[in-house]
Amino acid sequence: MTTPIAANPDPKIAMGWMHTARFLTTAPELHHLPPIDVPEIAFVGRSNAGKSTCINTLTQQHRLAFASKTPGRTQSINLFTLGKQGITDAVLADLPGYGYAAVPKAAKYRWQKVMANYLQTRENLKGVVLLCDPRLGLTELDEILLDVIRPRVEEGLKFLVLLTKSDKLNKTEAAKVLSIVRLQAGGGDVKLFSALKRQGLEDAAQHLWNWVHPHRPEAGQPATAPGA
Ligand SMILES: Nc1nc2c(ncn2[C@@H]2O[C@H](COP(=O)(O)OP(=O)(O)O)[C@@H](O)[C@H]2O)c(=O)[nH]1
Ligand SMILES: [Mg+2]
Repeated sequence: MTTPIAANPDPKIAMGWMHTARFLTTAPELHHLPPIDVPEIAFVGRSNAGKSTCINTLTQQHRLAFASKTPGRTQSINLFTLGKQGITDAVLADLPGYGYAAVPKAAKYRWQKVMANYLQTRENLKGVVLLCDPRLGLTELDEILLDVIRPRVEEGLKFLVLLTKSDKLNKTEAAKVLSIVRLQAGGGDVKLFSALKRQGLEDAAQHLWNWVHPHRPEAGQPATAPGA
């Protein structure tokens, strides 16, 4: 129901596009972010959800986003450009993970504010990828984030939940968590993803490619399936 009609039937194109990712800049505060006029895709999620690993796997670059065994480390917004032949046509934003217990409360609130502010005001924000460890499901902080972006989703902001580390689930568990999170996400797209098994990799890449390169409909045809 919610899957857009594939604008690009060849996943190799989307994977090749993801592979063009290059570090652009790091912004410790929101006002350090440069204004950018191409679509931006933000990766958000709890600390340890598998965000850095997901970005590295999608871009096929092992150290692009810093994957750490120490959660709560990344405190800045990191931007990466995407685009073939050196022509940037999108930007990935790696946002700080949230919900790590050992982070002092004041710092936690500061970051929640920065993140909410980013999600509400970043003008070129085209889509949000929420990474979620399916063994935890969507937590309270994830739900707060969904509430923050809801008004923009209603205005066309794209939104995808990736249930990471899906290699840790058996088929029954995977089906169950998919249906629960789909309900919680209010009809948004939810997909399984495993960096380890490379499950859902091409699908996720293609999904993001389609956000930035929307299908040009034939005359009289809708651009996306109903409800997309
Ligand atoms: N089994 C498994 N472990 C993963 C996967 N992705 C990430 N991890 C592990 O989860 C932990 C947190 O990953 P990381 O990418 O640093 O999470 P982040 O804090 O959200 O950036 C690390 O120990 C990763 O090795 C996956 O697909 N499968
Ligand atoms: Mg990380």
